[in-house]
Amino acid sequence: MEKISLLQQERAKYRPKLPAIFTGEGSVLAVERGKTESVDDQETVRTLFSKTYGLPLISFEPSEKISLEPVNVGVILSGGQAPGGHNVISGLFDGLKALNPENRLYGFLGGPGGLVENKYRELTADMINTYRNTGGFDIIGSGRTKLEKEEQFDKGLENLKALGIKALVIIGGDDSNTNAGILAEYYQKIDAGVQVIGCPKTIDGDLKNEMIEVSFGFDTATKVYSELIGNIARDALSAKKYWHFIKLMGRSASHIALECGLKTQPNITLISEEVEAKGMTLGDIVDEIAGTIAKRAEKGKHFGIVLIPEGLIEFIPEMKALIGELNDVIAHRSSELDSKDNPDEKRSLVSSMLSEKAGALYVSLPEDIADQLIMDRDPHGNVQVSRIETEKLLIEMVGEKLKALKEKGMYTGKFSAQNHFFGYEGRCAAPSNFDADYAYALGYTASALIGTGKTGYMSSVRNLTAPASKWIAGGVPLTMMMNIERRHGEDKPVIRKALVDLKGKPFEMLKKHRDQWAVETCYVYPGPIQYFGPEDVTDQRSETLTLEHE
Ligand code: FBP
Repeated sequence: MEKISLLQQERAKYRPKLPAIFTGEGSVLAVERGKTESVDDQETVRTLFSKTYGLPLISFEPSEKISLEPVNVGVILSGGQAPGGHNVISGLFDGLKALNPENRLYGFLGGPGGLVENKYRELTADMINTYRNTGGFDIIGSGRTKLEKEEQFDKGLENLKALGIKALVIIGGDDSNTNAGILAEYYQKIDAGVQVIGCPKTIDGDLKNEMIEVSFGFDTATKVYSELIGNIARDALSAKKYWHFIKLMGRSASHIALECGLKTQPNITLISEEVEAKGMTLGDIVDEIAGTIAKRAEKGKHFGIVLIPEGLIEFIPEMKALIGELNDVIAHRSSELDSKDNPDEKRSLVSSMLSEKAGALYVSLPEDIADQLIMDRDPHGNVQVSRIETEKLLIEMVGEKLKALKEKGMYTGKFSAQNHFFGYEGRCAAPSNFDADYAYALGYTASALIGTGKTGYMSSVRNLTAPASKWIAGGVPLTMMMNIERRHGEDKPVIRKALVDLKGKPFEMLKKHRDQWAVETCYVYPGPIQYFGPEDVTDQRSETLTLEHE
């Protein structure tokens, strides 16, 4: 038998909490709560989604036990791992079995590609039981294949039909749920008889809106990173000799950095959205960090903590323009680039293909960073920001700046830095109680949407700062979250990404305290996630969720 840790053995016994609507003896009925509109570009989105536009919001009401015909359901995990994925699947499985014990669940392997390539496995009770409350997506694996072409939809349908599958659940971020919406529309249009339901996943926390309070995985991942940041902060305070530059995952939005900043109170928390709003250059950011280091040095403090959001580079206006030009070069002139093996030659070819301004910036960057900026894009066309070492770039540039300040007699300290990148450390952690409960409830809700015949919906569970019994389960039309954005030179309907709201309470809180946290030493040490013990510790909500609900 496979060896599992003692914690995993205990954790397997945990029964996730559910909203009260799902704990009664009977069934549930879907209640329609009025028609919806997309968040923007209503006319265009309406035209593109003639079958699924304007669907009503759904909530559930208890009803007598209803007996339903057995149904086969498929599930896909899409994109980056997030703690709680296995619980969405176990919630979906339990919900389906409660609807009819004959219901069957199939998992497509390795992400959306598994649907097209017909790679699947049936998920049985024995299998599900070994994955309850565990981290990871390994029960069926994940992938980043983009489901967007009709040939893929048709091939997928053929495979679904062969397995008798009548409903498909896609667990993913904004891009994957956009594609879920497009698939739902297509299957409705051709009368395929397959429902499509999405579930909000991503540690980045950027799939949220009025109806989706948070994506699952954010809570656990930020708790893991905050534990590590707290440990490093205590080391910094003990040794008093290093500045730690810590890059935190979150491809685009800075929710993870903001949450960890609020939890641990480091000296500097950069927020990409603020950098963009203020039109800051790389030089401005470096000046700001160097200024804080110099101020602390005056007080004899030659140590500190800087949090850097992973997506920072794309929010610095001059870098954004450069990346935009690089994207075009990579998309349209890749064969010319591929013909150069020598990195020096490649860099000089790239700079010759850029505008004067972007070319000058490109050649001014350290070589490592210049090389990282021209690495392949992901299947959605995104720069792979997790592979760009912004933390090292900043250390290098801040070091130079401090040297210059020293020469002018404006800095007398010594600067010694360590770099860190936290991302993969948190994506597959065992879900916190919150994520275990929330993810399970999302899966269970998806089964209720299937049972009530819905398609084109995202599973939604709200009122999340209240105890789980008071959570409100329902469905939000995928089209309601969409607007039109320019992608790869074309206007496309996409689910709008939630960036950090600079007028929101979480950012306001950081702003209120950051000057004090910069020069004084106010570190907080959150410690590891607790799975057992007093509920206010085990079930604590993220700072972001709590402040947003105040
Ligand atoms: P999703 O948006 O798919 O949830 O992925 C989030 C994320 O963890 C980002 O924070 C990170 O930039 C990216 O995935 C890294 O992905 P990969 O490991 O595939 O390079």
